[in-house]
Amino acid sequence: FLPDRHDLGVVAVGFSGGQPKPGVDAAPMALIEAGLIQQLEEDLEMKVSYDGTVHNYSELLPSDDPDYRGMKRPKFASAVTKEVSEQVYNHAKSGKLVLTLGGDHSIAIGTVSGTAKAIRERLGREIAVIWVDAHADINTPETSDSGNIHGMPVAFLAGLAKEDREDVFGWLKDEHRLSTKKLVYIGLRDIDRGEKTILREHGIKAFSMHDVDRHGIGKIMDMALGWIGSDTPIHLSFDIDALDPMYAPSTGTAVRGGLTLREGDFICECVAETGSLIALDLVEVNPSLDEQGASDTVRAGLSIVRCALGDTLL
Ligand code: B3U
Ligand code: MN
Ligand code: MN
Repeated sequence: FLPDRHDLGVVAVGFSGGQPKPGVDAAPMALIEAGLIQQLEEDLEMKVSYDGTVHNYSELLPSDDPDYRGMKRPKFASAVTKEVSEQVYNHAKSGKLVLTLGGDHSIAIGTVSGTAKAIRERLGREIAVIWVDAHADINTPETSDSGNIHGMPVAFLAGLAKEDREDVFGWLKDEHRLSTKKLVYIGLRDIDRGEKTILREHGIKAFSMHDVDRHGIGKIMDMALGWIGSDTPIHLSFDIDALDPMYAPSTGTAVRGGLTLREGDFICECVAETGSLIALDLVEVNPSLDEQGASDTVRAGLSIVRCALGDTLL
């Protein structure tokens, strides 16, 4: 019932409006120019459906976009993620595994809502999400200090943040949403006070870098996948800043003390082994930051994608 991993839909989202630093919109092209699509077709023998466009959604740019509930550029982020949701939904509904290249992590409001709806309709199942990140991205507009929407996607997806205004994420309905019980974090190390309260109050499963240090990544993956349960469709949302800046320096909010490249790849390999992956996001690669490290960061991103899509060492 799960997608044939050889049938892949790719969505390239050149969106940076969920945070203040330009350049993260250039990541899809950098990844593609580094050979991503070609490697998937040739080395992994995938059939790739890609429209050949890095979308910038400029046609959706509102004429004015004032702060609302403290959120910065809320109407543009809402319009873009609504469109991304439909793009991802269309691939997932037709039984494809979906790879989305960001863009900042606000785009996951689109990707996860798209797969959640498609898998509900196609399989009558709820998806699980593995969110690999230095950050929890679970601020509500009210708990956020920054107002940056890339720090809020999980709150909107899980229904912890709600809004009636259609042009400010009011388009998100129950069919798009994710249960807090089906969410697992790995790699956390920079969580706001309000986010800690939310994680605790909702009993959300979270493996911080402390837990990775204590148990080792092998045990962490056993526990994470055990929590989700076998035969559950998995959406993996991978923020490159989960990796230590030693391996992925070119990202908007680098935090030291992160995952090694092998730990990141291992997470992806374990998810691939389940055979239950339905979608992968790779976000927050920003080639214009730490330009010396940009090629390393892009290569780390390529490696993450290949491992999640089933590349093996032997
Ligand atoms: N929690 C902070 C910082 C942050 C979240 N995501 C990233 N940075 N990349 C916030 O702005 O909500
Ligand atoms: Mn993130
Ligand atoms: Mn992050």
